[in-house]
Amino acid sequence: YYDTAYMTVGKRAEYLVTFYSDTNAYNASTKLSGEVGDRLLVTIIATKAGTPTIDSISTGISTTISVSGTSGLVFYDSYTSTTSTTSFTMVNGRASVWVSSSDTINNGKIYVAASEYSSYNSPRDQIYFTRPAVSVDSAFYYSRTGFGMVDSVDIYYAVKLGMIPDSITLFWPGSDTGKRVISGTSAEMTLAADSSHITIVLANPFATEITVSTAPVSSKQGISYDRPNNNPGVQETSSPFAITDRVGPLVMTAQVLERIPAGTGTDTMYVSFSEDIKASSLVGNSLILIKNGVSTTISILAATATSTTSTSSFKLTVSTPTPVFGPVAGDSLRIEPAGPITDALGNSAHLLNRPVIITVKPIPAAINSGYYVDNDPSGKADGVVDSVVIKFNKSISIGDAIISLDWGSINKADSIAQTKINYVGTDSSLIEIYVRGLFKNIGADSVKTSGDMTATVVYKSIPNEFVQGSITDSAAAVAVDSAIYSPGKAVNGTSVDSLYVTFSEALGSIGQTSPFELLCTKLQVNYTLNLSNTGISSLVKTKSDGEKCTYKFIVDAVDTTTGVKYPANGDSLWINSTARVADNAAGKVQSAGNNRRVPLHVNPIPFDWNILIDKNPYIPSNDSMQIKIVITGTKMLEKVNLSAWGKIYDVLGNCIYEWKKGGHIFDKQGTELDLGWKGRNTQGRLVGSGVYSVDISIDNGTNVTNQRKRIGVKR
Ligand SMILES: [Ca+2]
Ligand SMILES: [Ca+2]
Ligand SMILES: [Ca+2]
Repeated sequence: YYDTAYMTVGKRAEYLVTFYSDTNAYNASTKLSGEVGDRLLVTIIATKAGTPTIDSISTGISTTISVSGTSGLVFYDSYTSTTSTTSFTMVNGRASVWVSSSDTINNGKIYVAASEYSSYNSPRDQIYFTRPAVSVDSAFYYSRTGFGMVDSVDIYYAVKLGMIPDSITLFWPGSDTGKRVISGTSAEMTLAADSSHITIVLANPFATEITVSTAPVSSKQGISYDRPNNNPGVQETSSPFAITDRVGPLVMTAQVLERIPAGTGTDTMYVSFSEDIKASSLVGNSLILIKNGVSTTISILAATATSTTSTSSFKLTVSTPTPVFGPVAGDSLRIEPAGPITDALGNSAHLLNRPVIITVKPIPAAINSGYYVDNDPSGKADGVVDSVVIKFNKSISIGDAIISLDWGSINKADSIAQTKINYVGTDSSLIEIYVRGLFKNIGADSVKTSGDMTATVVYKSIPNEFVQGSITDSAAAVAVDSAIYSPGKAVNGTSVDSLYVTFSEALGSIGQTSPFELLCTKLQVNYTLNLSNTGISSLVKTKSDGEKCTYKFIVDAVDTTTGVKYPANGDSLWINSTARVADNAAGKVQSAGNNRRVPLHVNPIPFDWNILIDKNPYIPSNDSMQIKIVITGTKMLEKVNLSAWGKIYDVLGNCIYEWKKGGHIFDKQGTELDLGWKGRNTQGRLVGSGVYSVDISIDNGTNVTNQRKRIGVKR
């Protein structure tokens, strides 16, 4: 038996070996790795060596090889070739294949084949294409000016960039607002020399005075778009990243609370910022006051947020060591950049943070004092209050002020019309209000001269606040009624007359014994009464009616030099303006000559009277029978206006004689009136003997009294 062996003589026994970077010695664990779009070199050699290396190349081999691979892999015959291919030419035992992919490849394989050669390690795997990791470490928004205008961004990358991004999209202040797209080819974007830091300076900055993001905390306000190797055939990768606010705060508004009077100590300011700031950072030398172009750092003594939900608005207590340094309207305020103020992230204000102009937060003008007067334009004091005068602690605008007066619970004058209000002179802090007829429940002619009022003022320019002040009584008392009474049936001249005067309010003092003037209507002359009890402690208050008070005065004498014997009904009475009659509430003296006049009621003077008959029975002669009316029982006789009349009747009741009404007036000096009778009837004939009755009537002006006497006639 022979064994038979065959050797085929044909194709040369070379292998095709695929090398990655392991070209000196094939190493199966060697990977071929690159970024998407990269072209990676694969070297194919022909060799006979059992353990092939690149040095064992069979240089005599020239043939065509085909190359294929995992889906997504493409092959080029040069690094710069623009068209891919699967057919490569091996020259002198060697071929170069450039492998690339437009997408990620994980453990891809390459197949190499030629018709007459077997492939030593085909397919070869471990081909990887990955996208580049665009990893932003941190990024910051800045305002390069003091206007709070985001105009630049610094972006720091975790790994060096192979090249500048294709574009970067920015949002501010929200996560989808204020979009800016900056191309990598734009001059706005600069890659730092260390290749890990990009600076963007926006040609079109974001809006001014926006120093804080409105985006949710986890928002990514930047997106880096990167295309590996700038390969147009490769999809861009978008890598969102967060951008931190590095924009310091700005003062947005500043108000100083009006202070009256201005001075040293502290001022109150209301200041708002462009964003929440660290509340604790306000106290100290934190703000700069600019006055007439001169900057002064001012000291904040205390700060209180004016909202419970933010820390962007504060009420500040500002030290004002001298008035010169105090904040006033028209000054400006900005943040002291070297001071303690920071935003919530700790950013200080820009060195040149722009100032705002300080305005004044006005306070309502307070009522310093006020009073009301009874003083008509003509100088008449009629007991009806005419005007209220109010002094404020500063100027007011009448058009801005809504004034209401309260003169007791139901006596109100609400929202007094501007037409009723005037400035007093040129002082716009002093006003006069014409109030006559304005009070509800007080008539336009109602006498009222006492009781404090309360004034309430609301300023249209300062809503929700009001001031109040007391309006005091500066209206003197006036007389509102008067009556005089005689003393009754006194004897021996010990009784006196009483004068009752009702005033609009209680009196405090009287400076004279003749506190009243009276007008005698009949004679049209003025007269006075001397009173004996004008000392206020000796005055008896006989009646009170609300604020009105009635006092009893004792009349010593009537000033008869004027021709007036005694007051009469219909005379009028008023306060003597020189008698220093003062009210009790305010001590206000009635000094107006033309003060309220009131009627004087003269009450009838009681008296007794008798008829005295002489020569009774009467024997007719040349002498008359005396029929005398005799007044007794009053000191005031001479002051009584009496008239008498009467009739004589016979026993049958026939009137035989008459003294007519109006013809028999008492002589005021006397106490008697003799009517006289000569025993003749009305026809002048002597009457016959007999008994007759005499009927006499006396009228004292108020009432009539009668008396009757019997007389006899003897012929
Ligand atoms: Ca900020
Ligand atoms: Ca008046
Ligand atoms: Ca008064």
